[in-house]
Amino acid sequence: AAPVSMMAGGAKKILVLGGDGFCGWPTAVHLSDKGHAVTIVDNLSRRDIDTELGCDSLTPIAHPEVRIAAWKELTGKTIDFVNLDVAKEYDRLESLIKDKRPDSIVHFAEQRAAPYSQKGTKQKRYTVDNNVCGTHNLLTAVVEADCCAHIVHLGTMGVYGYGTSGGEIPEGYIDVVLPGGRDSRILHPAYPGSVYHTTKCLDALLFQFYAKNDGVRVTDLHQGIVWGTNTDLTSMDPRLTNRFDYDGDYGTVLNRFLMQAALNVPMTVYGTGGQTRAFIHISDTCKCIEIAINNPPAEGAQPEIFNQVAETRRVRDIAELISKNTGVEARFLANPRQEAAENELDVSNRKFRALGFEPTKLNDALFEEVQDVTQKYKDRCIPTKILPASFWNKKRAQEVAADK
Ligand code: NAD
Ligand code: USQ
Repeated sequence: AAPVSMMAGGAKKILVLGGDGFCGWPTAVHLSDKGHAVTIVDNLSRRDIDTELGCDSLTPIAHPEVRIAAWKELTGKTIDFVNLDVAKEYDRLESLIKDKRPDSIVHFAEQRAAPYSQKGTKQKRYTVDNNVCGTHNLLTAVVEADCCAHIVHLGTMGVYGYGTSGGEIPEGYIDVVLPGGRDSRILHPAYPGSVYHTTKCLDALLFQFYAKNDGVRVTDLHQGIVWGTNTDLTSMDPRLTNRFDYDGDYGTVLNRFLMQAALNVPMTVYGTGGQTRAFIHISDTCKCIEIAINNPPAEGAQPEIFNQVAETRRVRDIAELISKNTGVEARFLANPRQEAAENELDVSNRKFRALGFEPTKLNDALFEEVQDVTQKYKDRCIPTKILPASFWNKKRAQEVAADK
């Protein structure tokens, strides 16, 4: 049965799990701005991990209650907030879904840093427990609540293994001939490069099973590395400011390089910098999620999979581009990660483009937005947190130690 929404004019009831995070907060305000009734569900674990790591968002971020009060004051629109652990508080999650009967549930609520997931046994186990249990709890709660909500999950390009097939990476599935000669359409082989990325591959199997067995409608967005800080909406008021991670565990490559350039310290290129990765700007993340919400798969269909990327770039080319603009040099460090030193990456994003997505490419104007933010808050940077602090295995740790 199609979901029954009590709201007028195409507006939907939407839960945003992980709506206090880097991608979740701008998406929550974007969806609220479009007239949807948004409820953020978050256990604030990301803020706790800041405390554990002795680090903080470079930008000062207001508490969820302050953020949503400011949003109400500025726009008249209401966002609800529920502090709930999706992985540990199953009964509360099921009750919330029964109570709210959402049309869509956007699922960001996972531990998302690959380096943090490789830091030690505590972090490895936490990442698996949190991510896999959280996703499974959500699926079973949707079924138990008879709710028909469309789940939009944030997955990762890293499930594919960054160009190991040698050709263009399709959107989720490949057509194969099985032994015996039967044609089949199967999930692209999983080839994760960290404990974190492995949890996203496990999520994909859970989605496949619950779609087949219970008719749960799922869209899995295989997203590239997100860069940028604020969107037009989170720039409206300092209380709406988005988080900005720069440390060796949570900071992602492009944002880290822009921040390092603003601080006039050498950019930390790992290995040869020959790693090619997919990128997307934070404003495009919000737009793609809106498109996904508006285009749910049919009940009983395989999970819909989109590659949520704007373009691919090589790490050393990004460093060179930023160096040209700022004069800051790249420093090539021994790679703390177990990954291919050089790879090609060609990714299809045709499905999103067919639905009207016009990707924002890396450009100077957007670089300036990040550099303005990093200049403004550079005194909040803890310089000892910039270098990598997690290693994929003992060999990598020794190589990095020898390189110092
Ligand atoms: P983030 O860490 O900033 O946000 C995640 C949020 O989820 C946090 O606010 C955290 O407190 C919350 N959370 C985690 N576990 C929870 C639980 N058990 N219950 C309730 N809340 C919980 O991460 P992000 O950068 O916003 O990423 C969001 C999602 O997008 C992740 O699933 C990530 O894998 C995916 N993604 C991110 C990027 C990126 O570059 N940031 C790229 C591709 C995919
Ligand atoms: N890198 C450097 N120098 C740095 C930081 C990173 O050279 O200072 C390199 C890494 O070795 C890696 C690449 O840059 O080859 C990307 O690293 P990253 O930390 O920017 O991104 P990653 O670990 O892949 O993870 C991020 C998000 C994750 C998301 C993923 C999308 O944290 O949640 O799933 O991007 S993707 O990479 O497309 O799989």
